[in-house]
Amino acid sequence: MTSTVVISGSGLWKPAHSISNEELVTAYNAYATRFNQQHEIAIEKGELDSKPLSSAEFIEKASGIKSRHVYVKDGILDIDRMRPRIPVRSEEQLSDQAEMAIHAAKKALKSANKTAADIDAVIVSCAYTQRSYPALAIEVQGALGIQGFAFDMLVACSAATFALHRAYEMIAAGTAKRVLVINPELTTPQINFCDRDSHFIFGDVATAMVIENSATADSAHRFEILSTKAVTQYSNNIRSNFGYVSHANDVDPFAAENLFHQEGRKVFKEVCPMAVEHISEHLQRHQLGADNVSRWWLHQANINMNTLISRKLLDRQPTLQEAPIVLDTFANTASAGSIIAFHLHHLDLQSGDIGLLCSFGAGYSIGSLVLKKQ
Ligand code: CO8
Repeated sequence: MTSTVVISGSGLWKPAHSISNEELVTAYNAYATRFNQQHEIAIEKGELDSKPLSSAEFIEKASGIKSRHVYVKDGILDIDRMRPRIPVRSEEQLSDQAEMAIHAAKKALKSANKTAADIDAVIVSCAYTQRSYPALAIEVQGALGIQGFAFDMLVACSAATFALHRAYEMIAAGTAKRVLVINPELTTPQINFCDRDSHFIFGDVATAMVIENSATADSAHRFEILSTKAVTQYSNNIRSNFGYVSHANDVDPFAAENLFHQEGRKVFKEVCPMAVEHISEHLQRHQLGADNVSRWWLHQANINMNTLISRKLLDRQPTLQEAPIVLDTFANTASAGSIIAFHLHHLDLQSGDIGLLCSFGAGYSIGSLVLKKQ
C-alpha cells in the first residue's frame, strides 16, 4: 500500500430547525409534572417512580450542550407526543435520510472540486438507518447518478471514522478511485424525550467527505491520511434494542428500553482512559507526541470528556482553537461530531500540520485517523 490517500473535501448539512435547552426543558418539565399529578396515588404508594424535573443549567454544565438542530421540530415539544412528527413518504419518494445525505454529499463534492461522475463508491455510515434495504447508500448513488457500488455501515458513534478507514483501504488497494463517505445522523426518532437523563443529548445533522488518491486530488485543502486505528470492546452501557425482531418478541418496540439509553457516568469513566491510550499509541506509530498535533477533531459527546482526554494527552488545557467544540450548537450528533469539528475548523492549517480525528462511543468503539495537511 504505497499510495497516498487524501481527504479532498468535506460537507456539512444542518436542518433549519433547532431547539434550545430552555425550550426542551420547559416541554419535558410540563410533561413530567402532568405525569406526576396523574399518577400521584401510585407514586405515593411506591408503585411508580415519579418523573424528576430537568434543568437547562444542568444540561449545559454536565454536557456543554446549549441547543441542537432537529430534522423535524413539530411534535418534540408537544407533551401529548414527545417525539418528532415525520410524515411517511411513499416508496417512490426519496427517503428522509437519503435526502439529508445528498445535501451533505453535494457540499463535499463541491469542496473536493469533483462531480458525481468522478465517484465510484459510496458508503452511507451512521448510527441508524431508517430501513434495512435497499441500502440508503444505493439510493443516494442512484439519485446522484454515481456509477460503481455503494453500501451502508452501522457503527454507532464510530460510523464515520470506521467508514473513512474502509474508504482509505479501498483507495490504497485500488478497488475504488474516489469514495464518498456520508453520515446522515437522524437521531431524534430514537431519543426518549420522556427521559430526563437523555432527552437533551442528541441532534440531527449530515456530514460527508470525499477520499481519493493524491494524484487525482486538486482541491484547495487536502489532508493525507497517514494511518488509521480502530478498536472495539463490548459494553452494555450504551444500548438501543430497537430492531426487526421486536415484531416477534411481543414487546412494545418503542418502550423505553428499546430506545437509546445509557449509563452515562460509567461511559464517561470507561471511555476516557480507553481514548487516551488509543490516541497515544496511534501517534507513537508515527513517532509523534501530543505536542506535534496542531488540531484535535474529537468526538463530540460531552465537553468534559473532551477536556479530560486532551488534558491527559497534552498535560495542559488545550485552547478551543486546538481542540474545537461544536457540541454547544449541534449537541451529540453520533458519528458526525468529529467530522463537523473537522469541517468547521481546518481551513487555517498549514502544509505539514498534523491533525487527529477520533471518535469514541457505543460498542464501545474508537476510531482514529492521523492526518497531515498537504
Ligand atoms: N437535569 C437535571 N438533573 C439531571 C439531568 C437533567 N437533565 N439528568 C441527570 N440529572 C441528575 C442525575 O439524576 C443525577 O442526580 P443524583 O446525583 O441525585 O443521582 C445528577 O444529575 C448527576 O447525574 P449524572 O452522574 O448522570 O451526570 P453526569 O455529570 O455524568 O452527566 C451525562 C450526564 C451528560 C450523560 C454524562 O455522564 C456523559 O455525557 N457521559 C458520556 C456519555 C457518552 O459519551 N455517551 C456516548 C453516547 S453517544 C453514542 O454512543 C452514539 C449512540 C448512537 C446515537 C444515538 C442517537 C439517539
